[in-house]
Amino acid sequence: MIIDAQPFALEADPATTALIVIDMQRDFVEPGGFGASLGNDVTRLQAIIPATARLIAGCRAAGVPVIHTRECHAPDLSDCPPAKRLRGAPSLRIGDPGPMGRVLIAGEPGAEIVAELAPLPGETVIDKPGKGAFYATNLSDHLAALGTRTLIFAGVTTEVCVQTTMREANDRGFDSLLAEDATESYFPEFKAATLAMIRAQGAIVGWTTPVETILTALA
Ligand code: TIU
Repeated sequence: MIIDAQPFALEADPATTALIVIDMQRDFVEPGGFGASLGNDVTRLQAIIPATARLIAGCRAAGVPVIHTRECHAPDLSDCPPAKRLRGAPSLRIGDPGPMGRVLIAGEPGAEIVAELAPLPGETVIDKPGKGAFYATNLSDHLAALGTRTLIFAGVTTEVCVQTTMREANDRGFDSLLAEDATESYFPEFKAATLAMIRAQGAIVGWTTPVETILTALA
């Protein structure tokens, strides 16, 4: 298939393509979670849920594997570097009890993916301690087993976990496409800058295009 995209069309085979939905967790999109504890207005992230749901549905219909990630830590914080937990002056630190359970801890309500985008039974969910989804996870092995060459990205936040993972993917030889309206940042100017820097210099990191364009190519 040919996917119309910026900075130029991307050629990809649906049989070797996978969708990675980054960190669409209550901790980032609902009040009382990790995103809010850092001082962010979390409401703007909720707006991408419908477009992300359409992208997930289109990939499922086309037989493109859907992989979900969650940024979260073990209850004993053994996989959370002190530098991450102690940074800055958040209202709640990772592991502290909040309105959705312990902040950014695996198994707590806040760490769950929002109900509208819930993984189907059998879909892969990767818990990751870092911003990038390749760091300290089995994502590389999983993609190798699938034979994946092209990655479609969605999720939050654009310039933090999404961009970090796209850069990791780029260095590992994947072609990466970011779904423009299925990703969001707490800072609109950071989202705009990230889209621009990804596709600059002849797709130095990857491509960007709207969800509807991806669905058209997959159909
Ligand atoms: N703070 C922020 O923008 N993002 C994160 O901490 N994690 C993700 O992006 N998932």
